[in-house]
Amino acid sequence: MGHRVAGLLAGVWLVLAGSSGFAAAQTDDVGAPEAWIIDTDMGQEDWMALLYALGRSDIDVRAISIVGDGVGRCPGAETMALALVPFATGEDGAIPVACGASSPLDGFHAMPPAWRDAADPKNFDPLPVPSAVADPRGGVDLIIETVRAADEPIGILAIGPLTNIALAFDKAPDIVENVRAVVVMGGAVYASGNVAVPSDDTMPVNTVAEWNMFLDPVAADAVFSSGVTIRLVPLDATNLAPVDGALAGRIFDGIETAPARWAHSVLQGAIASGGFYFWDPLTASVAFDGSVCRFTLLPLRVMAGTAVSGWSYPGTADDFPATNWRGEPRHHLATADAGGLVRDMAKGNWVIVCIEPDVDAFVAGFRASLSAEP
Ligand SMILES: [Ca+2]
Repeated sequence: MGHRVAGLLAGVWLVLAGSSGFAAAQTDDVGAPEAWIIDTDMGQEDWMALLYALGRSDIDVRAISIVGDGVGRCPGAETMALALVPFATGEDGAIPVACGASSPLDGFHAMPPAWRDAADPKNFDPLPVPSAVADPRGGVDLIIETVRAADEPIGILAIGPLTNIALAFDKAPDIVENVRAVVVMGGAVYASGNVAVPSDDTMPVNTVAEWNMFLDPVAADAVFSSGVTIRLVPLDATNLAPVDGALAGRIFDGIETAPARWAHSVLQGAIASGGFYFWDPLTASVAFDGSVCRFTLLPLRVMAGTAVSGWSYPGTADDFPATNWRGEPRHHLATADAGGLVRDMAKGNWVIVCIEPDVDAFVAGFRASLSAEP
């Protein structure tokens, strides 16, 4: 067993040991709040995760970087994040917000435009208009400078495609050692992927990938290979937390704070349609409370191969820059397995994986955060 594996095992032990200390930290208010950056693609579940993080007095969100190649489009997503900060904290402009990348490092993968349109903040109960504006540094430099400014290693909660984080690590490799862990919502380990939509014949056949990984597999591969400690919350875990009436009721019933009422109203469409999960708030919960999950150490490699031809959502190919992140003509990706995770002892990277979350603990933590008055 190499040093790296031993170190990760020690990390797993610390995560588990730290879980019993978490309750004490909440009740006794011992120690400084934990510093985090949240990198998000600003879908509905991302908004929930932000409210969850911002509502916790033991979590210090230092920056919100937005990745614009997932659900949200940069301008609307920035405004939404800027509005959520005062809504949850009472302080307009308390946390810098900036969008970074709006296309993947390589390939032509994108979400169906209709899904992105449906997730536009204008379709939901509006929040008060913020006076703060986006940070002029942009999302990638915001990550780099926030990590460099942290006096102790800082965590990154990554709840969208990993494009911004890959770009930050590529531009400033020195920051990796000051990142405590990147906690990633993404991938499917034993579970099936969620990209294939049998009823939509414009979708590719890919049964192995989860959307965040599928949208930018090259970025995911780069972050997995960077040497940073990764804690992964894959579909195996999030499948246990569906956005349905029963679980939403357990989270929101009886809480009358403005964030709880707004969050519950935002989720009504998802509850009615089905097929949504608490992907991002569950990942936040796993990030902040080690007790929410039992972790497994696995050697994982992200499939990110190129192909002569490949899929892009019909009508979107012209939306991509002509060149990839290396300045080469943009490649097609091997769509059928792009973003899939392979367990590979030889070439995999050791990742701390949450397979089996404690949904009751997630519910309790989410409720506690939403119950706090801004
Ligand atoms: Ca997300």
